[in-house]
Formats: sequence, C-alpha cells, structure tokens
Amino acid sequence: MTIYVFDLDGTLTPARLPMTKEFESFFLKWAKDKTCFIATGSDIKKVKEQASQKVLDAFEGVYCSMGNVLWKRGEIIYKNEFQANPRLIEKLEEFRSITTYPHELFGNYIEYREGMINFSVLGRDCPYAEREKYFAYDKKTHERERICHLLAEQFPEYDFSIGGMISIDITPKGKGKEQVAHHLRQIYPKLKIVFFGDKTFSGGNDYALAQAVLALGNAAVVQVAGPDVVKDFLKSEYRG
Ligand code: M1P
Repeated sequence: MTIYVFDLDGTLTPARLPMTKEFESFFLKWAKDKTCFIATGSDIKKVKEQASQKVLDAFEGVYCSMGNVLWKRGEIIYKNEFQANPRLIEKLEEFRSITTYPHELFGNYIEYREGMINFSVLGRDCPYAEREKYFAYDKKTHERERICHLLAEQFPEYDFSIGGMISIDITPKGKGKEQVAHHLRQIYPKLKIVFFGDKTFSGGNDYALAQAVLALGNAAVVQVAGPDVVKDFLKSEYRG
C-alpha cells in the first residue's frame, strides 16, 4: 500500500480556484482504493471553497496551515498555537509600505492562521485579476524572494517560503509542511509515501515537505505544474 500526499493550490486545483469538474470526476475514481492526504498552506475555509465535500471525503486527512492543523472527517486531530514576534509584524508592515508595486493594494495582508502567518504585499482581499497582475510583477521583480531572504537573515527563528501567486508563508522553524512527513511516518512506519507538489524547489512552500519525505526513505516526490500533470502521473505511474 502507498500513502499519497497532495498539495492543493497549483497541484490539485489552480491557485485559489475550485477543482475543475473534469479533474474531480477523474480523481474520485482514481482515489477509490487509495489512502490520500492533502498538505496545504491554506486554512480549512479556503480548502472548502476549492474542494467539494465529495472530494474531501476521499481523503483520510487534510493538513492545513502548513501542517499546523490536521482535520479528519470534520474534526481537528491536532493544532499548534503561535504567537508572532511583534518585531516581525512591524517588518511586514514596513515591506507593505515600501513596495514599488505600481497598482492598488488590498486588505488582509497579514493573515493569522493556526500555527503560522500568511503575508501578502498585495493583500488577500484582492480580486482574482489583481492576483494575476501581482504574480506577473513578482515574476519580474522577485519581490517575494527578496523579502524572504531579508526576513530569514533577521529572524532565523522562522521559516519563510513563497506561497502560491501572491503570498509568503511564515512558520516557526521546524513547524512548516515538513511536520506532515514526520506525522505520517509515525502513523505509517512501513508504507511508501508519495508527495505531489508544485513548489518542491528551494524557496517554495512544498520544499520542506519534499525534503523531509525523501529523508524518510521509501518515498518519492513528484514536482508538478498543475492538475493536468498530476492526472498524467496518476494515470501512468500510480495506477495500482
Ligand atoms: O497552497 C499554496 C498557497 O495558497 C495560497 O497562496 P496564494 O494566496 O499566494 O496564491 C495561500 O493560501 C498560501 O498560504 C498557500 O501556501
């Protein structure tokens, strides 16, 4: 038996958008006889906006907020508390005020989630078209990467990783997505674990989990560029 772990945004769904009906119907058939988990930076509210109840029922558990909460069949199995350093918050405010992003900024730019903070210079309350605008700006200027580097130098007690299109996930050191690998290994000491993510590269918010999964042994990591690639892999390499 194999344990399958999937990131959500950019992996099972487009970033912050619902799973397509076509992918849902494929996935529900594929997952029937499999043991699957979600490992996302998002909170459960966002997960429910993107995955139908039918889809969520196909998962054994949903690790939210970078593994800082585990949901199983509508119940919390564990959750981590978190108190942010006020100096870190001041620094985030500063980045927001000095950005050279030339378009409108929106509210909810520091989002407190269980065990973590999500920071977006643009602000999470933006319409989808503004996300795309910021994403293009970030690709050109590497603003998020720069912010992550600067913050990592000043606050070594935290991990900073690029979220989806507009944000940065901030967790206390050791309390990022890598927790998911350790928790799963405790539950399934002998089984193979396969992790699918769209940001398994250094600096991405799937990196820590990808590295931790590989370090466990009897594991594999699949870097994907969206649901279509996931589907191709599941059809060809992971049918059984
Ligand atoms: O799951 C990936 C990321 O999805 C969202 O990212 P963004 O808003 O930047 O597209 C966020 O929920 C983020 O925390 C999460 O890691």
